[in-house]
Amino acid sequence: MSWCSAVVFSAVLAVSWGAEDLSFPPGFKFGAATAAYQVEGAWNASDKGESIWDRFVHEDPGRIFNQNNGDIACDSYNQVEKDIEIAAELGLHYYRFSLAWSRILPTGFPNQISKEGADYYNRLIDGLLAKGIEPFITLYHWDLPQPLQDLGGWANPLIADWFEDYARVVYTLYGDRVKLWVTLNEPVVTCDLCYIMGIFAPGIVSPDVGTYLCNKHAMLAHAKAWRVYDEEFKPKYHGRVSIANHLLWFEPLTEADTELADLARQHLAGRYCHPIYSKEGGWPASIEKLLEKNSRDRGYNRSILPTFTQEEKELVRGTYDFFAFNHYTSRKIRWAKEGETFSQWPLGDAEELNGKIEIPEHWTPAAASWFFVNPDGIRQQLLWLKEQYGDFEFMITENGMATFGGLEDHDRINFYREYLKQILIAIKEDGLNITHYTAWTLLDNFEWSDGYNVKFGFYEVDFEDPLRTRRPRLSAHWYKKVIQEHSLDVTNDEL
Ligand code: PNW
Repeated sequence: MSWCSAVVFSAVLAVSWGAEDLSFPPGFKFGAATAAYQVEGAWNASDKGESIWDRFVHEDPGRIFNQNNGDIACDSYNQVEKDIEIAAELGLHYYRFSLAWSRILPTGFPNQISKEGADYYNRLIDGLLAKGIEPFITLYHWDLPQPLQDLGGWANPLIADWFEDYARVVYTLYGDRVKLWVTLNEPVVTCDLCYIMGIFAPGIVSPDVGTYLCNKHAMLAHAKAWRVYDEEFKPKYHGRVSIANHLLWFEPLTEADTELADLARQHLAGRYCHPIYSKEGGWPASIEKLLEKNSRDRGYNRSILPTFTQEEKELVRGTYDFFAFNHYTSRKIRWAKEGETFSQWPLGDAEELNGKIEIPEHWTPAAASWFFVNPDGIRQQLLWLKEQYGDFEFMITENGMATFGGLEDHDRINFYREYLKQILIAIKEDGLNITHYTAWTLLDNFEWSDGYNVKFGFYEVDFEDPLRTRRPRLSAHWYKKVIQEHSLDVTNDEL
């Protein structure tokens, strides 16, 4: 949003629900998130098994900016107290972190449980609880045990059982103290981005087959892990489980592109949400139809989008206790013209749909190549979800801003303020039930292909310093104030 329209918009806001009312509803919770491979380091400590990210960065260091890797990262494995300390300093209500599957199960299977690996997360959970911070666990944030990859990884239907077994171990270890869970982080990245672009582990390119096999198996794996909790643990622990999908908001470039924009939403969000949250379950009908046709056109005998049996549809449908999603940025989409070439989905064009991406000039670019600032996108995304699937308790499980560093991060503060304002409008004007907001991220960390070059943290980390010293940015002070005041109305001289 341009500065000018932001002013106009704030004025409209002021008229409709009171100039001073930038406060969040009572009980609204603020958190921050990280992921195991991005912060922990200690990639081979004690009996930890190798993950696909360990293999990916070691096999060909050139895959990552400046040959960076996550071998040490923020050294959170050895400095867990420091992370708890900064989470407490911010006053977080909860901290969302992920478990490294191969730290707990070195072989990937439950035949061997690592005591040291399991204890690391006990220290983290207990340390957070001691400071009054609720632990919120992600079971899987992209670091599959390598032995499971060797057996086909997400392309093997048995992954659903392997994931169920892992989930049961984890609920048994931590379920007494952890009440908020998501199974998979952004399966659209695990499946679409990995198999189409090959720029993330495991680096296998199989855009037609791998992508959609993985999509189906991710849905089944999530469902099985959700059901294990629901049946075996919920009765005694009363926690809640969902999935953290990544949602890019698509807008039509012109009116003629309206139908295409909806197709794009179904392609990115729908393939990962419809099987779980819709009343009827299964794939979005428009995508099923399109992929059936595309498959025939490309000479396949069956659709590259594997069908769900009725039993599988029922297994997946309804496997949520709340609606979680990660959101960062938006896209405009238009029909491709004859002969135009395509960049790759999901960061670039939507070739499968014959769609080209365009970015309006007033969406300011952020430090990552895929990132443009459009605060209104998060509200539109929420409204679309409600319209598609109905009313839910929504939790934003990631939102944050990429920069190239610096402690005076006014741009990050502006980003958070504008996106949070849209969330307030969605709550107060649109009547949506949004209960949790998770900032990405607590501290600078290993930003996948961008290595340590792109920063998202409230705390700056000095990656040259063996101690990985953490320093609060201006945005850390700002977020702390927002949490304290439970309001966006926090301007003061310090900031
Ligand atoms: C998320 N996109 O990834 C991940 O959950 C984090 O691990 C990551 O560090 C963070 O966002 C920032 O990048 C994304 O296609 C994956 O727009 C894909 C996209 C955005 C974020």
